[in-house]
Amino acid sequence: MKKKLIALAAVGALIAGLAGCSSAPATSGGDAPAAKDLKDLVVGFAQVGAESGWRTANTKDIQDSFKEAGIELKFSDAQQKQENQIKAIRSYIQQKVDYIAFSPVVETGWDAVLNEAKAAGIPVILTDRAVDSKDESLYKTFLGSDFVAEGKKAGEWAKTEFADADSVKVVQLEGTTGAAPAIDRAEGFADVIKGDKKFDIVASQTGDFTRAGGRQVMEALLKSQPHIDLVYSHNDDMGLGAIEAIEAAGLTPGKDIKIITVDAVHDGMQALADGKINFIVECSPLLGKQLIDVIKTLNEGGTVEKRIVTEETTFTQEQAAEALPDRKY
Ligand code: GZL
Repeated sequence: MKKKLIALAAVGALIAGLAGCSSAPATSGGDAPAAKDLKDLVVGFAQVGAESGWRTANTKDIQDSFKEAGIELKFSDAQQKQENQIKAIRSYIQQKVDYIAFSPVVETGWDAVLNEAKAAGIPVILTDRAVDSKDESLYKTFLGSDFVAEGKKAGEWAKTEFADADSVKVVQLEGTTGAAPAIDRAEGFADVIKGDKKFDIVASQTGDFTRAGGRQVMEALLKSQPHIDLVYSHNDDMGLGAIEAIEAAGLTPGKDIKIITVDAVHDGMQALADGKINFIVECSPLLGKQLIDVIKTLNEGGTVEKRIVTEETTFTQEQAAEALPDRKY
């Protein structure tokens, strides 16, 4: 009889244990839920758009990284409209995805939707661009470049290049108004040149990070400005558009008007190697692997740094010619 009672107790314990595993997620000791199999994870990504070569490379790298990791990716393209990104994030919340990642098209206006994600218990990861929210609990980390440092690198090159000049008339092609890279690249460049009176930013206008935008702004500035020595463009694509405008005006880009851009995507690097751009500050779009690493760490109950800065360099015309054959994008 006693043996029977012990056996029944064991079976009862076994059934109770199985019921516990299959219903509420088992805890891993603390509050964090136990790690899910990667194949069971679903991540929603709200991309800015497809405005530039950088964005195209960024999207491809993210999609390839998720495919390689075997993690399901729901992806949306906001055509550079904040309301579309907010709609996409709300849709991911309704679908109860495990994580939300996005590149905020502009810095402001995110607290409401990020609080909705927080209330739903869905961790948010910022990639590429930052938000200006004071509440850092609204996202797990911001993974991306230091745009102020990028602007400073551009300014330092300009100071060296024009060391012997008495006057340098600069036009600045700004990225999307309100976007972190546009704000910070302008700040970094201004910080470096502000002490040097020869530099005069005679015009600064947004080309919205697109080649067409850069061409249109440059066409207008070539008509309105009596003299331009340097174009500082917040990305390659606007710089390539400016080249088209400069050549259409009968001038030689890289010589009559020097050009600095940011990104170092293939077409920019080719123009640099061809002598039409003078200096490029790299901004790496290859964030996919780091994003996967963040998700894996969080999935296993780990913690990540609030700020993960991507490594990047700069290129001269000689360095571009050498680097081009091995570039991934
Ligand atoms: C920078 C990224 C910027 C690129 C542009 O991290 O957000 O947006 O510099 C892109 O080319 O459009």
